[in-house]
This record gives sequence, structure tokens and C-alpha cells, in this order.
Amino acid sequence: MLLTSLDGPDDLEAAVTVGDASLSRADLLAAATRFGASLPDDGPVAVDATASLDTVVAVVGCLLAGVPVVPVPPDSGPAELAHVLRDSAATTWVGEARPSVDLPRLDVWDGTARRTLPTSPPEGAAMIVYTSGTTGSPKGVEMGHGALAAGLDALADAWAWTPDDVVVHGLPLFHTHGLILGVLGSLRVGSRVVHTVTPRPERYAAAKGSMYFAVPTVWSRVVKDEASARALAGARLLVSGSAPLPVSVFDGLAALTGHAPIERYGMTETMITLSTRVDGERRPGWVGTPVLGAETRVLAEHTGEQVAPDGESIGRLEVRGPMLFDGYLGRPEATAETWTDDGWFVTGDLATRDAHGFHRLVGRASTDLVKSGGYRIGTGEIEAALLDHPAVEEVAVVGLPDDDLGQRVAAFVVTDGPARDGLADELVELVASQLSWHKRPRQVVFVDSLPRNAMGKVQKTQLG
Ligand code: MCA
Ligand code: AMP
Repeated sequence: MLLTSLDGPDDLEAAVTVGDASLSRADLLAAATRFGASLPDDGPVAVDATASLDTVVAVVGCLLAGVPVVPVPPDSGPAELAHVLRDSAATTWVGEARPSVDLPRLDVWDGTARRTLPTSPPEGAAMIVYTSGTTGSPKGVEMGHGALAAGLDALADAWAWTPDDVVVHGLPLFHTHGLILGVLGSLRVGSRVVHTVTPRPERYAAAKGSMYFAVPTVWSRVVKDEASARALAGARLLVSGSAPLPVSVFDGLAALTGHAPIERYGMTETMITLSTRVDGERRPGWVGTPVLGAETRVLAEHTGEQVAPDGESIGRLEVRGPMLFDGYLGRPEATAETWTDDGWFVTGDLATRDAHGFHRLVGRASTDLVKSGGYRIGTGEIEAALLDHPAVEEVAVVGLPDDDLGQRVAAFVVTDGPARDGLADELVELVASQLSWHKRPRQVVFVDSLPRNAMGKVQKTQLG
């Protein structure tokens, strides 16, 4: 069973808290079992993954029932939502009614029993998580029960995560970090989890946890809020991931909280494969060694040979291990492209490795994926949305360095005439309303033309 702690004795304490609402283990198990038993068929269940107990109960219920669950970003606009529902072939919608959703709706709390739950984890996807690629619409990453279990056990090992812990975070419940690590990890290990609804520093400070999870943008905001930072001194571990943690933020956290943060690296497709360890060195700018069961190799771009483990030579990072995904739903070609013939997953990240096996991420091989506030955002889908606007002739979207977000989404736009007042806001709104709020450009720059090479390809590195 993936969520092993649900089988254990109930201590009447709140096992899961989201905002002001809590459930004990027994109450969560009862509610999720009831919901899982009410599922009408084996089709994927799309869950409007708001920061709420509804989301937790629905996801756990699907896992217990062995029915794939698709966590949907609650701010998805109609275009993105339609894509996710169509692509996943979801048969049930859990969430508020929406004009663009014509699936049968199921209430999380009010289920009629229709099936008995399996006693052992089924084959196939436990969860389908949508994530952006360099081109096209987001792809569904199929995660099996075994991969989730292996990935979580590896983190429990690296961080000495036990039932005595109280995990605190306020990250979205539709991605690996917030949902799988924060919530499912706690339900596997048996620790309590407190979700602060939004990841504001003062909410982290008020939560009194032992392990805090956040993306670098949140840690950077914590460091700027000295009182909140100091309130985390009593924690056991502060963990950062999903994007590079600036050395200044690492140092700021260490100075204000007394804790050098744990840094770890992962992807939706791979869960977490590299981490510093609770009992090991924590080095600013470095993400540590492979977690239990994971292996890495760093290959030179031109020779394809492993680069020297000298902490400076840069190459393509490839990983393998039991925590990796099964494939992109319905896209065997895209899946095959990410695997080498000898069974390694090509992350698309560039890294260096030192003689102790410590890794440092140095960027992505492609300029077409942006990491903003820890969100992975494909520039292609934003460009496609912007090209739908009648005034837009050409567009190139890039990630520009940003003190708060790490990178900010910036759109360079060529218009069909002089850009009129208000057009920039209109373009931002177009992306926010069709895709997701977090994918909207934070900067729109009107230009006369885009820099292109002799082949006519846009030179994104020249924009900024
Ligand atoms: C939100 N707002 C809106 C809307 N949506 N207003 C109008 N219309 C909307 N549709 C409001 C919010 O309530 C908020 O208000 C304000 O706008 C700002 O929201 P937003 O721009 O979204 O926030 P931000 O400040 O830019 O966000 C920073 C953030 C966010 C909170 C750090 O980027 C975030 O949650 N990042 C986490 C991403 C993540 O979990 N990635 C993990 C991927 P107010 O401020 O008043 O509330 S998994 C992964 O990467 C792997 C596996 C790994 O390694 O972990
Ligand atoms: P996602 O699929 O949203 O989880 O995004 C995965 C990507 O986030 C990776 O391919 C990396 O580019 C980036 N990433 C995740 N964790 C880290 C980290 N600790 N340091 C640098 N980049 C990271």
C-alpha cells in the first residue's frame, strides 16, 4: 500500500490540516474509502486541485480505488482545462461545476457505494500529472504506485523523515512538490502535514512544524521577512527544491534560522533523484548526491562520454531509478525521445559533479522551458496563445532573470502596427485566462522584429 500510515492506529490527532480544517487518519481513511468506492468506472478522475481537504480526500480515494487521478490546476483557463480533460480521457470531474467541463461531477463527501476497493495496488498509473514541455501543450506524466512509493522512501531515508515529524508547506496541490512529496509523503511516512493554503512566510512561521518544504521564491521571501525567518529556528529541516536556490538565500536562511537548508533536485517525470542528506554536507548551490535507488551520469555534449568528476566540467544530466515515470500518456514517441537506448532518462538539465558525487545544476539545455516561482512553463504554449491575438504578428517568449521568481516570463512581441495603449495588459490577460494565471507574462516588450539566424530561427539568447 502506498499510503502505509493510513493502515496504522489512529491517534485522533489531525493527520492532515489544510488552513483551518483537519482530518485525523481514521477520518481521512473513512472519507477517502467512501469516495473511492463511489467512483463509477475505472476512467481517470480529474480533480480540481484547490488547496483544500476535498483535494486530499479525492486524491487519496482514487489511490485507494486504484483509479488514476489527474490533479488539475484550479486556475486553468478553458483552453488548458479542455486539453487536460481531453488528453487524459478523464471520465469524472471532482470540483465546482464549470461551463467548459461537461463530465459527470462527483461530490467528495457524498458518495454512493458502487465498487469494492482492491486489496493490493493495481498496475498502471496511480496519477497523471500534467507538465509543460518545450513545445506544444502540457503532457501527462504517468506515475505508477511503485514509483511513488520508491521516490518517497528515498526521501524518508535522505531526510530521516519519521512519524514524529510535522511537515509544513503551502505549495500547490497539483504538482509533485506540494501534492506527492508534501501530502502523500506524509501519509506514507506517518508524519502530520499542515498546509498553509498559500506559502506566505508569516503562515510558515505560525505553523510550528519540524520540516518545511518550499520553492526558492518562498525561501527568498522568508529571508526578507526576518521575524518569520527567525520563527523557523525550532524546525528540524528546511527543504528547498523545484528551482535553483540562490546562494544568498541559502546563506540568509542559515543566518536567520540557524539551519543550512537541504537542497534537492527532481522533475515531475523522475520525482526527486538528488538531495543533500540530513547527516551530510549541505553546500550552497549544490543539490547533493543520488537518493536511495537513484543513479546519475553526466555526459559531455560532444563526446557522449561521462565528464570528469571535477566539479567544473559540464554535461547533460541523465538519471535512472525505481522512482521514474512510466511514460507520457498516449505519446510513445515523446516518451521514447527522453530515454537513451541503454535505459537512462535524459533530464534536459545541465550539471556538473565533483569527486564526492555532489551535483550542481547549471541550467537547462533548452531556452524553451522557463522555471518561474518553481513552476515549469513551456514557452511554446504561451507563444501559441499570444499568436491567437489579432494584433500579434510574431512573438518569442523567454525567461529573464528575476530576483523574486528566479525567472520571469517575458514576451517579445511584433505587432501589426503601432502597439496601442492597453495592448500589453490585454496580452497578459489572454494568457492568464486561456492557460493558467501562473503562466502569464510578467513583462511584455514590443519590438520591431525578432533576432533570427541565417536559417530564420529566433535567437532567444539575444532577447533580454
Ligand atoms: C492568483 N491570483 C489571482 C489569480 N490567481 N488574481 C487574479 N486572477 C487570478 N486568476 C492572486 C493570488 O491570490 C495572489 O494574491 C496574487 O494574485 C499573486 O499570485 P501569483 O502571481 O500566482 O503569485 P506569485 O507571487 O507570483 O507566486 C509565487 C509563488 C508561486 C507563490 C511562489 O509561484 C508558487 O506557488 N510556486 C510553486 C510552484 C510549485 O509548487 N512548483 C513545483 C513543481 P495574494 O498575494 O494576495 O494571495 S514540481 C517540481 O518542480 C519538482 C518535482 C520538484 O523538484 O519539486
Ligand atoms: P518540474 O517538472 O516542474 O518538476 O520541473 C523540473 C525542473 O525543475 C528540472 O528539470 C530542473 O530544471 C528544475 N529543478 C528542480 N529542482 C531543482 C533544483 N534544486 N535546482 C535547480 N533546478 C531544479
